[in-house]
Amino acid sequence: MGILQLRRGRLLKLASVTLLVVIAVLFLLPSHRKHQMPEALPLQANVAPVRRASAPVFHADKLGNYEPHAAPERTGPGEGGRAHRVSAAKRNLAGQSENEYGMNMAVSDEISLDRSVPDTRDPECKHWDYPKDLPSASVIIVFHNEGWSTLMRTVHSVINGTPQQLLHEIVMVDDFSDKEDLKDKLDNYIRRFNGLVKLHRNTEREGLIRTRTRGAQLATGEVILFLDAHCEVNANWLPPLLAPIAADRTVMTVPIIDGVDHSTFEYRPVYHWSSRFRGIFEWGMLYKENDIPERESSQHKYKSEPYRSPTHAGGLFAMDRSYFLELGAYDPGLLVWGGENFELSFKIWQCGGSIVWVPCSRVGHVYRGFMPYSFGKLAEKKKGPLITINYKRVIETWFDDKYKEYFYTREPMARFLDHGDISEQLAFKKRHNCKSFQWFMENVAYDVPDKFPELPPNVHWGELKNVADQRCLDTMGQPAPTAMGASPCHGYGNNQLIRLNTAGQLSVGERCVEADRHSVKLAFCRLGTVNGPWQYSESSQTMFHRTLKACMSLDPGSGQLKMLECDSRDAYKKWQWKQLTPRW
Ligand code: UD2
Ligand code: MN
Repeated sequence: MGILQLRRGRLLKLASVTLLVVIAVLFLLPSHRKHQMPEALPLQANVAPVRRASAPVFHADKLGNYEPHAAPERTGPGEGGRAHRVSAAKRNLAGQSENEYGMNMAVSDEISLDRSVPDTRDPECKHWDYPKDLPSASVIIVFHNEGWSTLMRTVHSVINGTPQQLLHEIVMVDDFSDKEDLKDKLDNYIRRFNGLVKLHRNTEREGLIRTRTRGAQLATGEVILFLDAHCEVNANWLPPLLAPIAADRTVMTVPIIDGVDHSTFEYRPVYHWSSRFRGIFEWGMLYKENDIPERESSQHKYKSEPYRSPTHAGGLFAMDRSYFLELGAYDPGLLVWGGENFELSFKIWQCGGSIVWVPCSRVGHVYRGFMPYSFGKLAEKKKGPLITINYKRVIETWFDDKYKEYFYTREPMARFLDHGDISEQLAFKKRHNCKSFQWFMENVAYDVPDKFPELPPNVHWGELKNVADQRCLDTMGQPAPTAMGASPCHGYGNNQLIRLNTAGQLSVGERCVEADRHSVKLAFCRLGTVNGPWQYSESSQTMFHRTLKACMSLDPGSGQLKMLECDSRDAYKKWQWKQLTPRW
């Protein structure tokens, strides 16, 4: 329980997430043992010396030293992070902009670039004193065809919300955008910031991963801090991100991400301030969030202290710049979008660093309705799904053999993908004496198996074809929960890629196939188990459900799936497995 099924690049259903969060909050555990800051793992000999600054100090009775003065209340569209809607006359424009940007730019355009947002922090956060001599940060914003007002609101928000002495510069890196207003207009606009905002433009599309590395190379601040191009920072966001890095340069710090609604621009927390989540993953390498386990929460006296996390969502984080570069930045073989968050996280943890999430630092991010851009030429050169290729690169570099199998069980087609040459990555791992994935699972990501246990192998995978009707079991392209159907077999894609494991679980992607008397459904898998009720008989070609004591059948009349009495003479109750082969 208490897990958020956040799938990036998809519609973030904040309403249902909020419900899950409410459930999750019920499972929060109190913290007991005294421990000021999360302890960093021992450094590798080959990493430069630790920078030591005094630790943050909590004063219950006074405001923290970096707390901003209360600003006069602002009025206007979207102020206070409130939802805004355009007039009826602009509805068409609004719809068009949603299609073009994955967010309602017509709404955003009517909201001030300097608008205020509600303070979503735990009230405890107002009472921390941070070291006076914090390092200053280069904020790096990479962008490809982003909307003007959201991009510039990110810049304004950083400048308005950050003490001058801590903001070294803002480095904007344009990943080969072709929108007109991101050309001269942008060059001219940033002049008003008197050199504080720098702009670099890629001469071809590099994708966000390589563009971020470029940003880090161009930056000159001690700390680099990445933000997506559609963010708004919250009260006193930066000092809490810098303090752990000032104490130990091998720590990555991650702010808590609030949601900015893509159609109304309402700013609201994804989680209640009192809940604490951290980043994990399932075996298909989809990013997930889980409430922090007792083993971690018991390390902290204050619930507003940073806590350790196995990974992060990807977009928003801070690191010592030279440490990021010493780690080789991102693997340059990763393409465009996806998996880079895992690559960097595994590399940090396994090679002697650590990642903490910082509850007192919050940043709003617009989760788009859908991804509005294509991956361009970089994707055309590759055969097969690019994000899965990235995942394969990451697991082939950082997982031990045993764990690689879980990935291939969950993503069987990934075995056929060409993930390119990873000899550099493997050499880095060896040179830096990086620890095994087993070590990472036991010491850092120990809560992953509670939700996503080690996967038993598949007995069968591929398409499941009805013997009578020759159609295949299919999700019909609908997300769970939904009824499964049958449609002409096409031998590729995800909708007909079915897996049956040795423990009887039948699944499609990260979802499970379940049944009752009347229907066969695609459902959310029960967390923490890999068992299921299904049994396939080679001899009778039946899909038997142990609890219902019935067999999967295709109803010849309606074409729907039903659970009926088994009868191996009835071809509508018989199914054949066939492995899929790559079409790339
Ligand atoms: C999430 C992350 C994102 C990144 C991605 C996986 C958060 C809030 N967001 O997806 O930062 O880690 O997962 O890779 O954690 N961009 C380019 N070039 C491109 C494509 C995108 O510069 O070819 C820019 C884009 O304009 C934006 C940033 O990269 O500023 C992230 O892209 P996104 O917002 O589409 O990704 P998101 O939030 O869905
Ligand atoms: Mn984003």
